[in-house]
Amino acid sequence: MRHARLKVRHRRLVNVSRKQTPPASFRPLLIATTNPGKVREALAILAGLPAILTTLDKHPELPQPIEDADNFMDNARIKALHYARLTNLWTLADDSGLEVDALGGRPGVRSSRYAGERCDPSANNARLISELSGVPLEKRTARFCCAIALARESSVLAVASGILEGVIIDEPRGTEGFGYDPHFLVPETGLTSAEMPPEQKNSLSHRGRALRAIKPDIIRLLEQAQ
Ligand code: ITT
Repeated sequence: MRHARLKVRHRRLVNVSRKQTPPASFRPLLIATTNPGKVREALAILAGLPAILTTLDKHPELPQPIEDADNFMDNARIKALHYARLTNLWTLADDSGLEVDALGGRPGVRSSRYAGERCDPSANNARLISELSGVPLEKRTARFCCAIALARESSVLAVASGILEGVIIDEPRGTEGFGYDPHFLVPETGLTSAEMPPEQKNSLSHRGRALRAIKPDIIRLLEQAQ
């Protein structure tokens, strides 16, 4: 028991001593999302940026934006500008969702609120599966879409987007990821995005693609601002 406690203490000390102070030129970059799944993925994919990554956990008082655009990119811009103006930080925001062909592209920009205003992933999934009842697998094609915007003060400085194609299956599989992942099968892998280890999902996903596409712009803009 004591041994175990010492081990934990040792590990903590090692972690602390390894933690390096970021260079003074590094600026904070806000990952502006209230979705913990998005935060986890963004922090992993953006590791190594010349910035101090920070999240909305440190700003619980901020109101949420009104995302009233009819497309992912305009909503990403709305979110990034909203939080950039309120915090005065360089701000990265993502608007994303699932487009299902047999549902005419729904839930689309309403993905987080598909089953009602209060976001509840299991209710959203239940509605999705019930609306697809009777639709054969070959007609259940769908894609995850992600639009990302980087804003500072009142300007959007860079944008990028990414998609991941798949099909919707009735039975949920896997416990990783979040949202619609357990029902989203990526045929080339034979896995749902909830069955993929985080590194695999990040390497294929809509969010991974969008974040890797915008990363060089973020680096260039941060360096120019130094
Ligand atoms: P923020 O607006 O605070 O970022 P949110 O979750 O409401 O959080 P969106 O408005 O962009 O964000 O809605 C995205 C929804 O789309 C999300 O809640 C999921 O239902 C779904 N979604 C997006 N990316 C997903 C992913 O990688 N895996 C599973 N579901 C995803």
